This record gives sequence, C-alpha cells and structure tokens, in this order.
Amino acid sequence: KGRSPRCIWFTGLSGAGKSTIANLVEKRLHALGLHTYILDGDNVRHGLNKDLGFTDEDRVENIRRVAEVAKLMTDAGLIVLVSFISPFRSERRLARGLFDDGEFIEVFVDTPLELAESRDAKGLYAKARAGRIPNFTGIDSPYEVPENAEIVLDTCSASPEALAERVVQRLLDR
Ligand code: GGZ
Repeated sequence: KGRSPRCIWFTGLSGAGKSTIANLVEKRLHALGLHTYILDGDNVRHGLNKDLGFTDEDRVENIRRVAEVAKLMTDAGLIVLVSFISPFRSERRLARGLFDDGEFIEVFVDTPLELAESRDAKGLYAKARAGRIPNFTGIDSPYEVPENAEIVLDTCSASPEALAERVVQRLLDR
C-alpha cells in the first residue's frame, strides 16, 4: 500500500559492493534532510552479535537480531539501511515480515562470485580457497539468490554512484 520505505535491505556476496552503495545512498538521503542509520557487520558483529560466527545457525541468528534492531530503529523514526550478506531466503522473508507493505525494500546487489572473487579487496576469498576461512559464502557456504527483490543492481554494468542513484529514486517515488 502507500507506505514509504523505512528499511532498505541490501543482500549479496562478500565484496559485492553492498556497503559502498549503502553509504552512497545514505549520503544522498542526508543531503535531503532525512535521518538514517546503517546497520552492517562493522557495527553489529563486534558488539550486539559478537557471540556469533558464520555457521548456518549463527547467520540465521545474526540476521534475526539485525531485523529486529532495524524494526526498532524504524519505530524510532529512522530510515535504516541494512547491509549484510543475509544469504538465506527464509531470514530475508522473516525480516520483511516485520514491516508493513511498502516499508521494506530488498536490494539484491548482484555481483557474480567470479567478479567479487577476482577483486578480493580484503583477500578473504584467497584465504577461503586456501581453507583458512571455513563456511565462506559462495565457496563452501550457500547464497540463495533473491527471487522477489524490489531492486536488482547489476554491478557489472554501472558505477556504484549510478546504482545508488537508482535506489534513491525508488525511495523518492513513494
Ligand atoms: C562470509 C565472512 C566470513 C564467512 C568473515 N563468510 O567482505 P566482508 O568480510 O567485509 O563481509 C563479510 C562479512 C559477512 O558478515 P555478515 O554478517 O554480512 O554475514 S551473514 O549475513 O551471512 O551473517 C566478510 C566477513 O564478514 N566474513 N567470515 N565465513 N563472510
């Protein structure tokens, strides 16, 4: 229905560009005078979720808590940008279910594994291939491609700035 987006949920592989795009979207929203918060591994996995690792079970709990925190933050009036791999459809569905229709926008940052791995900005894929990071998404832990994302960003075909602009325009449409 006619509700405006409050939770922008970015999903995609490690190194897909989720955080880069989320940060660019946030800058644009700030310039428009909107109040936002980015939830990502940097501010959640070192604190609230520091008891969690990367087994399937821990990822499920990671995303469950992140979704609930996002819901609380939107209740407090913020637009929340969530940037986690969030590899499982069931947990993304659970997150969506906390919000009213139109308030939750799923953004699939669609970077092929080959591209993320070839960039390997943090050297994590090389470590994962060498067996030094178990359960690495895309290597030996699954990523379930979204089937009903509101926005699919093809990072092969456009700059992060242009992709961020598409997300912002979608928000302003409402
Ligand atoms: C995937 C891992 C792993 C494993 C550490 N698998 O590129 P990054 O470094 O900065 O982003 C990745 C981040 C993923 O954490 P999330 O909380 O987003 O994952 S999930 O939503 O699945 O719970 C990566 C780093 O943590 N990292 N080990 N095994 N990514």
